[in-house]
Amino acid sequence: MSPFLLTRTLPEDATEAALRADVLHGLTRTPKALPPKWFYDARGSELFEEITRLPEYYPTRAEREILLHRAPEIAAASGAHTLVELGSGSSEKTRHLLDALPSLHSYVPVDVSESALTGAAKALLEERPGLNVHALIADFTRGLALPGTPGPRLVAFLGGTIGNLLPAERAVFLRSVRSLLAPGDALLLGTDLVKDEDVLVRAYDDASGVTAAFNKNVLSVIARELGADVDPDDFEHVALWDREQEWIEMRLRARFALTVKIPELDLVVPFEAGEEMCTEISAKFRQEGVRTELAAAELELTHWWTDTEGRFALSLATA
Ligand code: AVJ
Repeated sequence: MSPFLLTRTLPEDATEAALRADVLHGLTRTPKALPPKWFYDARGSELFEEITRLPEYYPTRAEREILLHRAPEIAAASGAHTLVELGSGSSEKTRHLLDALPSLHSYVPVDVSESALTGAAKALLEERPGLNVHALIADFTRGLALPGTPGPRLVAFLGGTIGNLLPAERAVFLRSVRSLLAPGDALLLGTDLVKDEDVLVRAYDDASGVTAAFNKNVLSVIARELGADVDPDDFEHVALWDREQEWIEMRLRARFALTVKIPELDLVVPFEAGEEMCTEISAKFRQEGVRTELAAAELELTHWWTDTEGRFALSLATA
């Protein structure tokens, strides 16, 4: 048996169709909005990598610190023989976890990007030649079927990406994760935490403008993929803290009145001067909120680890 398997559950053209549907829906509603998943073409993924190295963007470093220090505890508490990673990307931060799980049988990275999956698997197999890597090209927000690798399973959803979902979407997502777990399996969830407003806003509006470029990149994606005649520089990057919802909201603000034409969608979209379009929410959490959301999905919070500065948390929950 080959130690590397790649399964596609996402049709080749699904991404294109989903982008068209999201743009059609998002640009014809009021207020306008685009889902954050369209940031991540090759350029957007590069910009995100750059964000993770910015002095202002602390979540990646804080989560890495927790993984580095707590990997043995996480490994012992889960006793995992299969590690499933949702939105695995380059699998870089999972390395610590994999290192702490010497008896791991299988690693199941799940991502929409085939190139990220094959690249990460190749690097990993060089380090862990015995490990079975079963990569899944899938959209984990749409329900998943996992390969029949041996349990217990640990399903990891890191980076704080759950914060990009609205509360109702998080409830659906956590229920679908719960449905993947058998007794004894666990979920490892990364969440960014509520903190000082200035620290939060700076993390999403850095001095060197990398996050601004990342935000505007969604317009380049639409221009290239759908032939939209839009100039990203006609929009301004906005990051604000919503203290009621406790989330950061990223928006693109039209610098002046303008029109975006998307002939492929038969769409002409007017923007008023100063009109703002939401491109991402990034929710920040408190322990009680995480516990409650997990419990609503029939998941029990059993461990809560933060970095020394208390900026970010990893939760372990069992079915
Ligand atoms: C990768 C989704 C966790 O919400 O902090 C970084 C994406 N957006 N800067 C986040 C992001 C703006 C990031 N996640």
